[in-house]
Amino acid sequence: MIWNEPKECMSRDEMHHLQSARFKSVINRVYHNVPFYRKKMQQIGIEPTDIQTIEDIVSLPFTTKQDLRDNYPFGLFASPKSEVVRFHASSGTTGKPTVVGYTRKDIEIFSEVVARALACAGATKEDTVQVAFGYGLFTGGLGLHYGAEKLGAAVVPISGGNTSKQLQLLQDFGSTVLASTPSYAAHLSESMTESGIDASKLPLRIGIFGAEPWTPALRKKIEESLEITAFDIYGLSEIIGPGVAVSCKAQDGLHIAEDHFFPEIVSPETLQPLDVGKTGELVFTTLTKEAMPLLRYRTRDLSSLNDSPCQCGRSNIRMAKIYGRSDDMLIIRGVNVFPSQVESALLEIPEAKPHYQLIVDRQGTMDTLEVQVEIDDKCFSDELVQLSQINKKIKHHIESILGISVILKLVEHKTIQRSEGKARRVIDRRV
Ligand code: DLL
Repeated sequence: MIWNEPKECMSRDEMHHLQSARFKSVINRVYHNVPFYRKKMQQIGIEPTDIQTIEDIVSLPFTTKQDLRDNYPFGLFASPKSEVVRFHASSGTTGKPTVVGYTRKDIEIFSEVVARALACAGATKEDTVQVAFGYGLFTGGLGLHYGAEKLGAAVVPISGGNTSKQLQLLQDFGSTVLASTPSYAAHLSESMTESGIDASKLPLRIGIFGAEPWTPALRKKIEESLEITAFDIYGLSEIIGPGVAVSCKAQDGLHIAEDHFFPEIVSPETLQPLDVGKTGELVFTTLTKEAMPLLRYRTRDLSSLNDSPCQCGRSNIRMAKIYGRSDDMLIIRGVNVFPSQVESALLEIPEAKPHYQLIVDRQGTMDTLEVQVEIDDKCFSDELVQLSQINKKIKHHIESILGISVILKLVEHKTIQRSEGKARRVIDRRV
């Protein structure tokens, strides 16, 4: 089902007109209400009347996470406090969190785009959605919650963690949709097997997973073990939260809710816009946000855009699945390595489980990459010779994909800490 056909299937021309009109109004809003943006525009000699169409976006400055930190907590707000009805914040590993605010209309749009995403995954008002994203300052839990309610589905607001309760409610309430991070879904499926629950007996049919990078190989693993179809939901708190984009049945990219969030791809080095199809850094401009509109926000996520027609019938532009963030990229002995490359290599080996961690270290002047991966317990009870053969096989496969040598450590079941939210895949001891 297409939740909002007029907005998800409009012609490229109509979309262009809508985006241009909304863009002009957001420019007016930030110019008059946010001193930070007014100053930036004045510095480069641009007045709101200079902006005519969405193409004029290229003359505007970028916004970064640092700008949000510098204006902590409410400096970028374009609405008076009395209009703000909710805050969220990103945890961030260092320093102050980044704070975002929503007016009532912003919350409506947030719910609308998540309802679209759930419908795109095939959910309807008949479904029961178990929301296993964390509730709180993180946008995942409440974002999916409001979107599922808007769809008319029944929500199980269990939040992340509490795995045995998750399994109990999956069975007792008969949840048909699971929303969580992909790493937590992998953990749930493993716990299900351990508890002797037969996935094929559960009514669960759809997974809506996101908030962290995950490969098509992991999708396949989760789909097989939980006997569901899994969809990729993308978003970031600065722009709204989950629902910025979602994959469809064609599984060939994620449709962006581009009537609300205008995407660009720029070169991370030169910041020059790149053509459709080219890979670079994803940049978003909010077109309808009231409380905290952002112009050209640099996500650090790497992707590309595709405006060709999609077999699902939606005409909204698609972004390629995120395989990493520019700041996730490890440079090891001069070679660029993305954790997702290791994940896809690992999951091609049947003995490897989707639980792994990368440990980067430095010995003298030499960078080292240790890959720890869990394998089937029964492999440990087998002959040592066999264990070393598995080790060799995985090591060789990863090395041939990454182009550097790695230290491979096979570890026993449950050695690697399970995550309830975003998994920590990399420990970098060099910094
Ligand atoms: O992770 C919002 C969200 C919640 C998205 C639930 C999807 C589901 P933040 O905590 O601000 O917001 O983190 C945003 O997470 O810039 C990406 O690097 C990463 N990310 C989010 N979704 C995906 C995805 C939420 N589907 C950051 N694939 C983003 C890969 C993702 N990375």
